[in-house]
Amino acid sequence: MSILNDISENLQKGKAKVVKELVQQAIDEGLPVKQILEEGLLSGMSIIGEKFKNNEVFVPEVLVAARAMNMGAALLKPLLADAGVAATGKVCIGTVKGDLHDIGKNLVKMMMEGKGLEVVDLGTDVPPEKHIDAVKNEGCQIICCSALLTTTMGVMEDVVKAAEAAGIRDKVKIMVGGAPVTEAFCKQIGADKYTSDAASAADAAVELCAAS
Ligand code: B1M
Repeated sequence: MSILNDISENLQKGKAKVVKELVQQAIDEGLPVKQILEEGLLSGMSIIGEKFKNNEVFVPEVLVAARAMNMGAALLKPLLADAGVAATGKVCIGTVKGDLHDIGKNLVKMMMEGKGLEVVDLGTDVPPEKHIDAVKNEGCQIICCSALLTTTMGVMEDVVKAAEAAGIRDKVKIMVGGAPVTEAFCKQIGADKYTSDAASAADAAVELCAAS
């Protein structure tokens, strides 16, 4: 569909204003929100990702594309939330300490809110203690950690250890995800749940909250 291609192409060029307008147009035309997200925004971001990997584009281009992605995604957020119901649980989410990537984390947050969960967004570069505080002070039932770097994914194990040290490990579930994270890694560090994408993360969080 050409409007989705237009979103993808303009996102790759970093044209945030145009992306925002096109996303609004796609919404007004009644295209499913999930399709706009996956075939427009995510498709463009994944092409930029490949080009970045192959040194065809560099950090500045990626940054403006990420900004365009976030501006388009912000329009979809209330629509995903509208599809949800009253809060079915409370979670905190953050990109781990040392890691500034937040596009995937924001998507997971968006999907979770769309499922009716209350999400405390701790941002990026989040030290383990901040997650522990969110559980203790805000009653979060799940700690959600995102990491995009092989050099930062190890911080997830620190989060598990911090929960044990704080005596709250049996009261909270720990979910992990992000491009370098795997099911095996999740088991190895003693976390509770790994999912490969934002939508599955939201489904899993709803289940875990319901069971807690
Ligand atoms: Co960075 N970067 N980056 N980067 N960047 C990657 C990750 C990289 C793979 C690129 C590459 O070299 N091929 C590479 C990591 C290599 C590695 O560790 N093996 C890399 C690097 C090296 C770096 C720097 C070190 C570069 C440098 O400075 N030399 C630097 C690190 C800065 C830091 O964090 N301290 C850096 C910086 C940046 C930018 C700032 C320029 C920018 C981030 C902008 C931002 O986030 N606001 C950026 C970007 C955009 C990328 C790529 C191109 C795209 C990442 C992305 O947003 N993908 C990426 C290359 C690539 O992926 N091909 C790359 C889209 C996003 C939707 O996917 O976050 O994986 P993702 O989320 C997915 C799933 O993983 C899942 O759901 C989402 C989809 O449904 N998911 C979860 C995510 N979190 C989850 C949590 C869950 C469950 C599922 O449960 C809790």
